[in-house]
Amino acid sequence: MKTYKYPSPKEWTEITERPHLDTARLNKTVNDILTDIKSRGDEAVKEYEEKFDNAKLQHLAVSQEEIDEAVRSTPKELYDAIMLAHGNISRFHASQHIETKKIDTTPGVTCWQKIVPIEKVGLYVPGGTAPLFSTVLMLATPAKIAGCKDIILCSPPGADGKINPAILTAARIAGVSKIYKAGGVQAIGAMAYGTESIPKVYKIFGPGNQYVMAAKQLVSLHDVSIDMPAGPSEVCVIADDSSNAAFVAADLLSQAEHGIDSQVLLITTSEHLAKDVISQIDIQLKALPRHGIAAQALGNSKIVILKSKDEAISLSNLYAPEHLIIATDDYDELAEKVVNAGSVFLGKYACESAGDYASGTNHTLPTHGYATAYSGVNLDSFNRKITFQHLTPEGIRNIGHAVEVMAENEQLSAHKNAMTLRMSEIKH
Ligand code: HSO
Ligand code: ZN
Repeated sequence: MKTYKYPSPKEWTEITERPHLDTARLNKTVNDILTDIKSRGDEAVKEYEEKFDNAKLQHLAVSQEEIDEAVRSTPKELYDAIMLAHGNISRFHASQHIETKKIDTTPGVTCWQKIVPIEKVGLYVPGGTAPLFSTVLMLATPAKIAGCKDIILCSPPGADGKINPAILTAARIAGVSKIYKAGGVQAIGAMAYGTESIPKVYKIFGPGNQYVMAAKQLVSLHDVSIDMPAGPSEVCVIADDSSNAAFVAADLLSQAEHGIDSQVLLITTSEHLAKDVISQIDIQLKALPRHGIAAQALGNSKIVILKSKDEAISLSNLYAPEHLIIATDDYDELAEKVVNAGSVFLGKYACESAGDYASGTNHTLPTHGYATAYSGVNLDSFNRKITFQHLTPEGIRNIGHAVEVMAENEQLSAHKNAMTLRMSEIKH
């Protein structure tokens, strides 16, 4: 891990830089697959499944029997854990429901919002070495609570033609309507355009590798909405002498084991703590089955020693981390000053793993500095707010003239006329 002690302003920029994501390089390959899915539908999806996942598929849709079987094969301990997590995720996302109200902006002019769920949503859940079934809960639970009618899920099958049983079990528990065996670019294309078996959706959610990311970005140009742009996962930990070095090391490692491109940043006011964390990492890293991946991610990660907590928060706000852990005793005071972060974990017991799985918050969060402008997935991500308005003659009297004047000054006479006609009607 590269250590910066009292970095210069130039180094602050270097610390907060992310690896450059060159999706343009992939766009040609990705675009070719998307075009093929658009024109040949299921047949093309099956061909790419054979090519990329070594799966020979008769049907793309997962049958109810396959899901029943997956649920039966899930060990009770895991089933209970998924149920516990689902309960907390449900409670937290249900609490995000807001009541909208009708208001008179001026007498006779009533405006209101109606919250309407997106009817058809598509969830993408990657397979691979570590199939993240927790992501199923994070996406399907709020979709169901929001009231989305069709919640479909695509995930790549293994060479045996089956989707990981924990993914199917989590999907059943969270209320997914239909599951399809499709991964990568072909899954994104299928949900964006629709095929014979896989219905077109209005919004696609979920993480993926750089091909999936590029595909989501491309389909979002014309065909479908997406949750957010995404890059490699990140954690920033702020720690001081009051922090537990073993806990901090474990948190940094849990981020590092996600992938070789994971971003890990430790900001501290204590050199002593930094040293302890480094030795704890050495000890803990050896015992990890994914130590090769974690070690590579740590190779690109940084420890920054600063003079004050205020500086620590400023650097964190500039970095805008996906996850921010404030592992100091005075977390309350520091939390007040956070303005850019995806999800914040306060105190020594709030590890990122708690939020990754079971505390109730969502783990689909903005990376790559997008936390400056995006929220993580939440109940609102599955809703739209449609505005309504109603005007009475009194309302016309109150805003009519202003509308006429503004329309005239924008030189839009038809606009003005639409109001003028009504103004003269109410005079009679
Ligand atoms: N930390 C990941 C989510 C995750 N971790 C899933 C474990 N499973 C991105 O927030
Ligand atoms: Zn994680």
